[in-house]
Amino acid sequence: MNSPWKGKAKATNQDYDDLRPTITYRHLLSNNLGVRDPLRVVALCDSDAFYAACERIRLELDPSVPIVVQQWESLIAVSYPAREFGISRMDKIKDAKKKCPNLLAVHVATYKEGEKEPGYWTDIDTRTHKVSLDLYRRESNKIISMFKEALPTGEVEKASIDEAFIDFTRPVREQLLERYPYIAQVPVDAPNGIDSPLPPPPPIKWDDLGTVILPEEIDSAGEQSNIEVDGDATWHDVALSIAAELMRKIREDIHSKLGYTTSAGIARNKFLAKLCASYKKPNSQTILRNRAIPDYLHPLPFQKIRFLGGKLGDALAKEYDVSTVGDLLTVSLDEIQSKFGENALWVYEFLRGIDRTEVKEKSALFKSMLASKNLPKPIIQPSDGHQWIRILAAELALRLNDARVSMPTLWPKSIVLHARKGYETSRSKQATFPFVRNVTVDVIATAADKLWKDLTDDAKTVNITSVQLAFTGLEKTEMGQKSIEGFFTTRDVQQTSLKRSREDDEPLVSPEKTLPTSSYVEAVSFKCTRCRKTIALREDQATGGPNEVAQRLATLRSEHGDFHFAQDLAHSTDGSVPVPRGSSSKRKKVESEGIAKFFIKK
Ligand code: TTP
Ligand code: CA
Ligand code: CA
Repeated sequence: MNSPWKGKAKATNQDYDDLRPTITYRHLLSNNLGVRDPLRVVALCDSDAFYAACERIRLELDPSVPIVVQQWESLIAVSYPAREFGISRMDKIKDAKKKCPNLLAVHVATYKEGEKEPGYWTDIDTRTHKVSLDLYRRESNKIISMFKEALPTGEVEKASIDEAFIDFTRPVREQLLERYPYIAQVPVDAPNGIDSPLPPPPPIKWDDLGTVILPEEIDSAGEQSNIEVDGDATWHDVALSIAAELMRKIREDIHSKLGYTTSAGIARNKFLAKLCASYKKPNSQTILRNRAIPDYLHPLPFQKIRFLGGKLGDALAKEYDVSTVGDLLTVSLDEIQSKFGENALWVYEFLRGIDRTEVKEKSALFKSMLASKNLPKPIIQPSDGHQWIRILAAELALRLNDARVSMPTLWPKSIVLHARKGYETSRSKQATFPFVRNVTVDVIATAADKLWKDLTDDAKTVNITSVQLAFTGLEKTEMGQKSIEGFFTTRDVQQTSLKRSREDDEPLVSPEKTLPTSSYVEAVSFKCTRCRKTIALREDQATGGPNEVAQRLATLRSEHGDFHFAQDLAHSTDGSVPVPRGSSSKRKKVESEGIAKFFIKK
């Protein structure tokens, strides 16, 4: 085998022996090799100057406008045109304006008392307003949806507000089999049957696919070397090039439909994809071929790698008195594990470009939703809490309603109010969240005001320095899909209330068909999860066409829900629940031996 790292430090030679694995028909035709798939391809796609781009698009400005986003006095996003003036996130807004007099500085949207929606106000003040990231969250979701739509068989994992990992392994495999049908079947004369290696791969045209990172010796040979690179290509390179083609297309679509430019890294795993995504920015993509991995990793200062920064990086640097990835390759696995604990295996592997973590969509369902504000000026009069409660309620209302667009039955079990008094630990009160059709700011604020009253306990003065309002126990409600959907969305009643839920293990009943008796009986009553009663239409209401009956049932459901809501408001349903003294400041210090403590979290 022609080793591209021949002549480099000996210790590295065998470390990379998985870079050119023999790929057999079995590998190609197996669909579930997971992270061990030798044809695995992963990408990380990150939006360029994301918040700045969101604001530019909202304002319908030309992409060449130098724009920054500020939060109070700090810059949190700097567009690429603004970067050309030497402006960075570190700058103070004043200095940025000195560098570029035409700079457009947009303050991030804020919630303000009395306003249902966040907005761009002229009187922004941290003492009265609260930052809203809702625009960015929504735009982010649009981008993620485009990835998912474009790649129904790919896995998409949102990694932060402006980036996602995409597992291209399946979509690429589909393309491989379609484009090269001659590898889709084991040839009859294959010496080892399904375990025979695939024939040599076709030539690859890397043009227009992005920046291809090359091994040093080829890179230094200059442009013409591309031919040589292709001559040495593997099926994994073919896989990378197909992923790059798909990625480029999706990035173009995101740009033309939504206006965002993005930068992507494409490699054999998450760690490497993330690492090379920022190789060239903005609006570009970078492909890291397996054979280029050693040369790419060796000179990197390991403390620049996300997981190896911070205290762990410091400890490694100190322990071995070195700074680059290449320097650390002489440290054996035993050695690294004896000093840093068993878990240090991942450090050993990362240094060698190995990362076995899966790309996995995290559940879109977060169990809780929290809005919080650190108060620049403490609340002294209990009555002054109301304005903050309304602001936090507005944020929760918007976020819950946003989430319910895709999950109409999403419902919080409880609402919790935390308040921190001076340097004391925070106190909290919680209550069952009322069951009501429209979650408005008023509904939330009314429930939260009650909690506030309990929390402040009729004190004359308080000294509250931070407030948090949260929904907890968020779940897709399970009171029978059809009933709940009928309750929440009267418009869709025809379909939802007559359909059997999929969990029922029975065929779906479409509204056009005559309903069998059992379904019909179901469709004239529902069981309330609050009071456990079966609520049924009167006999005279239960006659007529199925659609009419469904409409009446939906009305009954919403009336019943409103009844509970009214009851909840009338009776104080709260129970005071001590909150685990959670916040990190009070967490007990865990003593651990030496530098092994850095792995406790991992
Ligand atoms: P980044 O992806 O780190 O940066 P960016 O998108 O602004 O620029 P780049 O083109 O270099 O990727 O962060 C995404 C968004 O997260 C950013 O637009 C604003 C926000 N953010 C903060 O609010 N505070 C921070 O300290 C950082 C790093 C980001
Ligand atoms: Ca970004
Ligand atoms: Ca990012």
